Amino acid sequence: MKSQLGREVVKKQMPLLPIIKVPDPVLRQKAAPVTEIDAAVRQQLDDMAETMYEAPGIGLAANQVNSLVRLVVMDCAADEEQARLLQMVNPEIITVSEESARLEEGCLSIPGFTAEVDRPAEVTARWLDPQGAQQEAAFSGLEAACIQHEIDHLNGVLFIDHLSRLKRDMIWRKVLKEARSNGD
Ligand code: GNR
Ligand code: NI
Repeated sequence: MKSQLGREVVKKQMPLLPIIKVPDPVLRQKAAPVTEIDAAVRQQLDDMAETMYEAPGIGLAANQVNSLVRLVVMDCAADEEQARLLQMVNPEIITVSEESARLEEGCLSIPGFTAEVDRPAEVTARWLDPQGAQQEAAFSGLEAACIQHEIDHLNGVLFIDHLSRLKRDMIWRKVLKEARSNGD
């Protein structure tokens, strides 16, 4: 869109679905497997993708939008030209590498905090796509960290749980302090 002055105008949209933040207990609950991939599930995956892109984030799990079903969306592409949206139903990690990698992680549900997290460097995952077809793929680099981070969410686990107790407590204290001052 161009403004009357000829400048590009980027319409700032609100995320479609509200993103749940810590310390909301839904982030600590385990999401249930999807038993039937119907139109409502496909709509939720599309709404989650839109919410993720608008946030912006590289992944989003259903718990983060207050829904306890095993749905994940992710797109770790560096720019729009390479966009690769994955919409996953019941994703599972099937193999992990012995080698681990340390990457800086953040979470849309813990805004304002990042930390380096050690995880297996490469994983293979299996899931159902929106049409119900089984998919399997290997992930490395940021994608490997992201899919592990998202499946953790479905199990009620947050990236801070992978840190030393000292670091986790430090972040948690600040998170609770901010939540209190925001009146929630
Ligand atoms: O946007 C996100 N960035 C990110 C960076 C490194 C590892 C994982 C992530 S996922 C995160 C979005 C989010 O909170 N997903 O649950
Ligand atoms: Ni997250």
